[in-house]
Amino acid sequence: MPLRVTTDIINEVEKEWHGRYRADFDAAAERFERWGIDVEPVVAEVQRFSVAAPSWAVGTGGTRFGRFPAGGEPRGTEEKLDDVAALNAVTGANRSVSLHVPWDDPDDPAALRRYADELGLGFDAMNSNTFQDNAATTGDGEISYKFGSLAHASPDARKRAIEHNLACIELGRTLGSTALTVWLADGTNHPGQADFRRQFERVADGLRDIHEALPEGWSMFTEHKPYEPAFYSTVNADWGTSLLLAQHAGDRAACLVDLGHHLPNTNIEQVVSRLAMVGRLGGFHFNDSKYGDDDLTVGSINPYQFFLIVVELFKHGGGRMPDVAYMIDASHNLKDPLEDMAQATDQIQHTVAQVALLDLTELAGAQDANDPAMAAEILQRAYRSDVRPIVAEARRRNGAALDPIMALRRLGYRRTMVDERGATSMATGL
Ligand code: RM4
Ligand code: MN
Ligand code: MN
Repeated sequence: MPLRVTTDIINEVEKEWHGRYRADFDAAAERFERWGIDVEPVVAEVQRFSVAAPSWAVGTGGTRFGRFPAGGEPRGTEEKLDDVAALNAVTGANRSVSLHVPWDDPDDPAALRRYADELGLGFDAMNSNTFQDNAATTGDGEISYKFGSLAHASPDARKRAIEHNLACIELGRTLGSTALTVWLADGTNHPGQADFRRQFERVADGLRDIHEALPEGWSMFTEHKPYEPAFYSTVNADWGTSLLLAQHAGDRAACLVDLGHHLPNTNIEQVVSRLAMVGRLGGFHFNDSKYGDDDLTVGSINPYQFFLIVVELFKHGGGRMPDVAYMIDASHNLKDPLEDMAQATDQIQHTVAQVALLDLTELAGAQDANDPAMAAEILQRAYRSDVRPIVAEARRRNGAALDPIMALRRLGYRRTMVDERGATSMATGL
């Protein structure tokens, strides 16, 4: 029987901290009040926020140098949902899961949906996988994604890739998802290997075909990435290309920004502003990076950049987090995967609270008065605020944990999973 983490269990393990947290929150509310700020809308905004957990991130990620299982990793999609349910129980903010097909390919999708329902989880965007060969592409031994999928020179390979995306949509429809994310590995490793323009045109046409098959109410996301696994060029290399592809595909296509998919020092907050401006900001994959697509915990390397990105989001949402798709896309090689995702969620919750404290009208005033020092003051006032009691209170009101990591440790989640699933089980994923 999987361990179901409930509010009662959380209250039990956090019993001794309740009084201290209460006192901290009351003091914080009073302190902000003195400065004319009501914390209640900030608490409410944190309570409202939710970010999807990717099914592949409940297991450890590998590098090309090895993979070290965390112990007790999920052995199938249902167990992945069990883990996300535990995560959601402590954060109160991971109410959906994003599947990656065929890493997850349920035999009975309707039953999986019922199972998720029981756990209080929904299905976020479906992720298609045309970067690794799978049974469908190698069935006859002739079609492979080795030289690309939607950009492939062979019409048969392109057709297979489109069919795979359509199958993901079909599966998603049964699960209750309403979006498809298309991240492609297509590109080249060697100068001259393929023609930039012909590759682009094939991908653009393929995406249009997929877009045509979108059910009512669905969206499609194009996700750019400058390199890896293609090392000389990728077809969807940057936000500009992603925008061109989305525009070519159709009205319901929008761009997804994976924070790690930018070359070092890219001004990601400006990218977000541009995409929002033209109505093509589809969603986010949260992570952080030092060098490349490092898939590190969001906010762990560049917290101020992350704050500035969320500022752009609030502008787009009219003073709150806009209704776009949010997902964590990280790879945990060393940390316990659930702890890492709890930390990522906690970081986002803190940043949402800080930005909710920001006075956007005052900021616009300083900008129009050509007063960069005052603009910096306004930003820093929010960024330097200690919002920990506000976030803890929002989680408590959602029936979640004051301190998600400590709660997971105290209730012994990983230990119980190791007993149940074994020390060497490995979840499907990268
Ligand atoms: C890619 C990209 C995609 C993710 C795969 C696993 O780098 O971030 O979003 O699905 O990795
Ligand atoms: Mn991603
Ligand atoms: Mn990535």
